[in-house]
Amino acid sequence: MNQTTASVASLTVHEHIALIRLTNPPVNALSAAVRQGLLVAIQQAHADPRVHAVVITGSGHNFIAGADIREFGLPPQEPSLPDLCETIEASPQLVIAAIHGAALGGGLEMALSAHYRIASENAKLGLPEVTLGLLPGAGGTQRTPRLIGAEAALDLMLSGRQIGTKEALRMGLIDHVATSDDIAVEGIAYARSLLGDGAAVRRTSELTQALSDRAAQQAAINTARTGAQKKRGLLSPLKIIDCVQAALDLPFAQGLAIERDLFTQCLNSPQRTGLVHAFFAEREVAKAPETQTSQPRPFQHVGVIGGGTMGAGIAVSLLDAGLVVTMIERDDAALDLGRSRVVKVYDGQIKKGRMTEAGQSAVLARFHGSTTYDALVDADIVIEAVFEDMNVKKAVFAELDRVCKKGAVLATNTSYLNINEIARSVSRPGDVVGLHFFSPANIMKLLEIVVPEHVSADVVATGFALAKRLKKVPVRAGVCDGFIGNRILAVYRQAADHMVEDGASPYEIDQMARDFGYPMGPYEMSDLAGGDIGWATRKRRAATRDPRARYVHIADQLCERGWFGQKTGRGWYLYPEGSRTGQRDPEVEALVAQERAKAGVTPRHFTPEQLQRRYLAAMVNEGAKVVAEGIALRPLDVDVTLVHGYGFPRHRGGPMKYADMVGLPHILADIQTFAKEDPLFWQPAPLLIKLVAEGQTFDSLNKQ
Ligand code: T1G
Repeated sequence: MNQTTASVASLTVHEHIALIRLTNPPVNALSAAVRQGLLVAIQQAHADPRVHAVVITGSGHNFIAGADIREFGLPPQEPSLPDLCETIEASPQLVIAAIHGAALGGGLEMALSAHYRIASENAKLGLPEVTLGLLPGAGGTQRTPRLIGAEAALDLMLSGRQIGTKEALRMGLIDHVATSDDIAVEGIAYARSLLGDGAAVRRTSELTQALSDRAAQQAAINTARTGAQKKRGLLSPLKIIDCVQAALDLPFAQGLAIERDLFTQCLNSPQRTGLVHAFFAEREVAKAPETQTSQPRPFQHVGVIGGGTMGAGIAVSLLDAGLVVTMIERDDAALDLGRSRVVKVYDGQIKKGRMTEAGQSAVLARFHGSTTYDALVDADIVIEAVFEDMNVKKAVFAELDRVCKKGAVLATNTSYLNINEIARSVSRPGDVVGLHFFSPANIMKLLEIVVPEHVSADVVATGFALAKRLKKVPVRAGVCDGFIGNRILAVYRQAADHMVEDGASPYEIDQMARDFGYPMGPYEMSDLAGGDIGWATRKRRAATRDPRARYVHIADQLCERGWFGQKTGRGWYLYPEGSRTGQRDPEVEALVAQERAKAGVTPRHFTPEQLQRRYLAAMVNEGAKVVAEGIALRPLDVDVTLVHGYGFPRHRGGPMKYADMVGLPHILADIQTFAKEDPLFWQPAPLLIKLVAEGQTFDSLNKQ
């Protein structure tokens, strides 16, 4: 659509007040066209002798959600946002920002360059640039501290969190709260009252009060710097702190110059590329084909079969979303245990002051339990979360097929079993879908929506609608052993085990993963989740494992000894007196040496870089196979899965994005080198070979 300056920034004059309304749906992002339109409107208002005050607002549901993220990395276009903010602040006429909905990033910076700010009750204000690997680059790092002090400013800029109107007023970020939803009318009325009171132009860049207690401001900056240094190699948080230090030490113009320089450094960093990719990928995964062609079925009452760790976590997630939940268990004792797990979560929130007793009662009023399936006759969706055994699952689905109403969605939370087989076992296979939650289900954002061969499109669409309602990040996955995430995990975990048997220490591999940006390495993760889970998977797969495939017995040896991890006090690490921080275990190192000898392996040294290249190559290679088989729709679906379900560092975008940034030819060359040692394990994915041959990237497939 050809955006004219007038269409994106309309100007109307109401007696002595000019109203500029920005229109760039859906969130009034400050694209080049919007900036040009706004500049023209401001200049027109400045030139109009009738105008004594200018009100800037946004149309639709939001004020301004920031710079247009899609423009990052493109050649800059005039006017720049910092210059536009300068023009607004320098205005001889009063300028008022009238905020409703989102005022984020460059949108809030624009409002801070105005002389006064009014906001409606539903306003959400914030400086989330850090979540994109950036910093507020339109004067935000210099104006915000001058308005609200270094501590509050750093909190907003380092957390990226959104705050509501009340907190914004308390902080001094806004001056006035609108009483009605018509923010334009409220803005004009507020401007009129300011003019009536003879209010003067008030330039945020000239404010000094909030930074006057230098010692306190410096203390806040020092505290923030200590905290930021712990953030696993993230660039922009430290740059934000440098900017605020400049705001404290230097005149505005000099601080602005430093902000500009550090913003450019962040803009050019691969972390920005990774985080912006993650931002858009999280939104793209929600647009599965079925959501474009079908309407979800309505739902309010959800049944949960099983009150174990997963069942209870799923129930809490549903209750948190305001749904009615009925939990089914085999007997009263098991049901009481399931209920106690649910109640325990809310007791914890009360203890942390995040919920009142009344709040807990209101939520639990929507929680019901039963030992008979008949309690589910009017359930809209049922999620089965029982023991991972095909016969047990089929027995549950037979009951659901008997009692559930026509049109009920029958979902399984299995993490690997063949959902096609489960669907074929009931009379309504079109209503069966996989909803694979991750533990703890009320915390983990990822939800794999697994699509069996005969499912109806509206059932898949219902899965995505449920994910949105639960504030989960949904990824559409095809049916195979382990779907997207667990399938890829099994392969890069194998690569790690191979390296351990070949000479690397499990502790070196964990350190490599942490240095790469993971919260923990694969062996720490195994100890947290319990080594017995992986053991059960390996045993289950033994029957179908290729006899020629290399098999490392070290993990099995630990499990044979009952060393499952934190829950048994030792695993790959030792956990004395129940501590959650593992210590290296010399007995594990001895056992590893024994297994190497048994396997006839002469150990060799791996550098951290060599460990990282094999670990990531295995991940990317399997990711490419998953995409080629259609188990994942696009490479970005693999990225979102690994970032939200497996701790892949978000600032690297995900394994497929990371591979694009490293260069697919390098990844392929590594795999072909490793294949000389083990051609069966390191079979290069045909898709990877094809993309390299065509000089293409995984990203080229995301755009299709
Ligand atoms: N630029 C471009 N597109 C954007 C956008 C933006 N800033 N914000 C949202 N969109 C698109 C999004 O991709 C989606 O597109 C649609 O709008 C609806 O979004 C100089 C450098 C505002 C809270 O980080 O947090 O300013 O998928 O699905 O759930 O200092 O969007 O429909 O095609 O998320 O209602 C800082 C980012 C930018 C805010 C609305 N701003 N946006 O949430 O809808 S950097 C941000 C959000 C900056 C300056 C710096 C959310 C939202 P599509 P949605 P929502």
